[in-house]
Amino acid sequence: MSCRRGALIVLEGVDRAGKTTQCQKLVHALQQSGRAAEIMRFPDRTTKIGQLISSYLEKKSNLEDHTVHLLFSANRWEMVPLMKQKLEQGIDLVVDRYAFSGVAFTSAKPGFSLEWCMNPDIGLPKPDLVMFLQLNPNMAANRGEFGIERYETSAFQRTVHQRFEELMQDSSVNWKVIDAARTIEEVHKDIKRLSEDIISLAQNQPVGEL
Ligand code: DGP
Ligand code: NA
Ligand code: NA
Repeated sequence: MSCRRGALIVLEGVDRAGKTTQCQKLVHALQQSGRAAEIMRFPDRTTKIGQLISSYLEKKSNLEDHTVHLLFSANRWEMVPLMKQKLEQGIDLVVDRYAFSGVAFTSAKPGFSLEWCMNPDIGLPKPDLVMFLQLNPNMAANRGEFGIERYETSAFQRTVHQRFEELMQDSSVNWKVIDAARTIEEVHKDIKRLSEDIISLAQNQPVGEL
């Protein structure tokens, strides 16, 4: 018996746009409607590479900027066999950040072009849908103090937001912009509807590549 594949659904956005909450709510809603759905998040801090990244983000270690970019990408690549396996088994994957965060965050640093940043992620499984949780940086700042991790400053996040805007010009990626300034339930309703639409389309075509 052939099994219809799962959909690869990604949530992106600047820090504190509500990605993690919305990923959890989406997975729960899909499960409630009888689908096999699982959450994944990048960076996955549990692997050996993920531990290097985590220590860097917590400022317990310093890594050269190109090096850390390649580690983030390697952290995605190491999960690819598992991702493909789950999609083939018909499991929908809801992913909290992906290659787009990789490009947006590193290219927000001086001296990094979008093109250079995109290269290591070329060939990763292509999401069927990427939802960008849009929240202007001032509103994000109103959601409370930033944490103490690397990258968690208003100035850096504003640049990251600009890089995401540039990435969203790429029409080969199925971007949808979600207004994340609304209530959790309003945002969830949009995300759920867009996800259900793409799930029925995705199962008729093979997983693409970035
Ligand atoms: P999170 O665990 O979702 O809070 O993400 C950790 C931080 O790392 C967050 O500030 C975004 C950033 N980040 C996520 N992916 C990448 C990546 O591939 N490259 C870089 N440079 N930063 C990333
Ligand atoms: Na963070
Ligand atoms: Na998050």
